[in-house]
Amino acid sequence: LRSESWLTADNGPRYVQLRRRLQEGIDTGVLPPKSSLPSERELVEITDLSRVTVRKAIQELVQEGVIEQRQGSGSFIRERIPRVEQSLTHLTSFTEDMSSRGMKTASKWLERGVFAPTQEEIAALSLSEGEQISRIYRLREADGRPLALEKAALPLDILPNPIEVTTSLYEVLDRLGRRPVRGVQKISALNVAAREAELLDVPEGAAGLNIERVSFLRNGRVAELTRSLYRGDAYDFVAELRL
Ligand code: 16G
Repeated sequence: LRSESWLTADNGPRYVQLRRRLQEGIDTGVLPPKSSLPSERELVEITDLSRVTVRKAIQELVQEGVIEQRQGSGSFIRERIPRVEQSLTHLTSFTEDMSSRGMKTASKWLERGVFAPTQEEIAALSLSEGEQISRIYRLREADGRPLALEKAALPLDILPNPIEVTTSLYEVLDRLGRRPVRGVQKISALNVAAREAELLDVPEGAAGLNIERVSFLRNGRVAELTRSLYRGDAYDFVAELRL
């Protein structure tokens, strides 16, 4: 880093120039993922810029999710996660999507049991008064990296015993002869709130994709309402369009 010439003839604001240089250092591997960034004081010394300028450059990189600040131990370069291309036209499961790419999936369970439904679940699943649902809420990981938070609600006649789901929900439904064959999916953008950000290992306010899937059995019966929160930095959605 010391050998770098920090400011170029470029006449943009100094913190923007510094931010760009740090980003270049990260992109070229001079500052590899998970390594620590020199402290504010060191950067002031190396670059001859003011503390305010250095702080502003760092703050921007933190906001962009490039750098992570840990209390008491400084700033670190975040590991960039490989993006996943996801088809928008196939009713596949997370486990199938990841294993078709040779990735290993895991889930951290946040909730799994029989519960009273929310108003949204009552409406989407056309539940009758007092009817309970199976709810499965988990953090979904691929190759050890958290990609999505997923909360599924299913009527009890579709999934009577949520504890049975240890890895794949669709696999269990398949075994029960109740795998959905059709689905409607709605995607919207959001900023990830603090609690979800911590679970997904992204900065608070990072871009996220809110995906709601309602799927149906062959006979038209609603099988699930699943609300997923996908990391915005991890997915590219792809659909083939025809005239
Ligand atoms: C996908 C589905 C979700 C489904 C889950 C089953 C989206 C946005 N959502 O994540 O609705 O419940 O797969 O996955 O794609 P599993 O069989 O691996 O548990």
